[in-house]
Amino acid sequence: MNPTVTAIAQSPDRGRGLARDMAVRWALEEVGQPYDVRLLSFAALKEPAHRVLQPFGQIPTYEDGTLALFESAAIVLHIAKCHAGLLPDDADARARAIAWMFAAKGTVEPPVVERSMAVLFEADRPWHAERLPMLDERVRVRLSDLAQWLTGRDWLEGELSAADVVMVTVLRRLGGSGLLEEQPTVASYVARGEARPAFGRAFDAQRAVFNAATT
Ligand code: GTB
Repeated sequence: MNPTVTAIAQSPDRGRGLARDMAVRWALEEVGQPYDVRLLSFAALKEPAHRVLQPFGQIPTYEDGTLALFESAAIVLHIAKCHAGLLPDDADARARAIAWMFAAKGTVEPPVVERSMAVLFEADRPWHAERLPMLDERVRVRLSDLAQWLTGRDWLEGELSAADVVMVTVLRRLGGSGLLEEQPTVASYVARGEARPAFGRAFDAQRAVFNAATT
């Protein structure tokens, strides 16, 4: 039996690979693990049957045998632990790669999401024009620090790892903001991730969901 991942049937990202199932799909593609997808409506996310799997009523979830998991980075970490290729063999490097996964979700993602939420939902507020530069600046600080770390490195910790799968998917949410382009080292890093054949397969699979919903 293949593991099953949940995704939103009509994702607001319109097939741009910005929903959180993308990291899980990419990780599964990197390790060559086939998977099934169960598509859910927004209403179904809040049903008890889904909340048993995801207490916050969100996607993605991951079911494999007796295991049901939620939180995209936790799922990616689980996949990386079960398969070769997404975590370094050396114990210290492995610990650092996992630390980078926490950094992606806990340090980099919050300002990225806050900015994108402001653009999506607050653009018509009178204070938006004043607030946006402040949000941009918070993102810039993170990108600048990340650029320093990535200088001379292709990936966060040695070879491509689960840390990069999570970090690149977080950073992609800045597409269209112009902020990534201000840090060419980070922009090249994201482009390196997007150029992975496994990323392409994951992207095409989530895009197919959007295409099917709109034709
Ligand atoms: N921390 C959780 C994780 O990483 O798994 C966050 C999961 C999450 O936010 N899931 C969203 C969800 O289920 C789907 S990705 N939302 C429903 C809800 O909370 O009720 C959402 C998403 C949509 C569009 C964009 N975009 O266009 O940039 C990005 C993310």
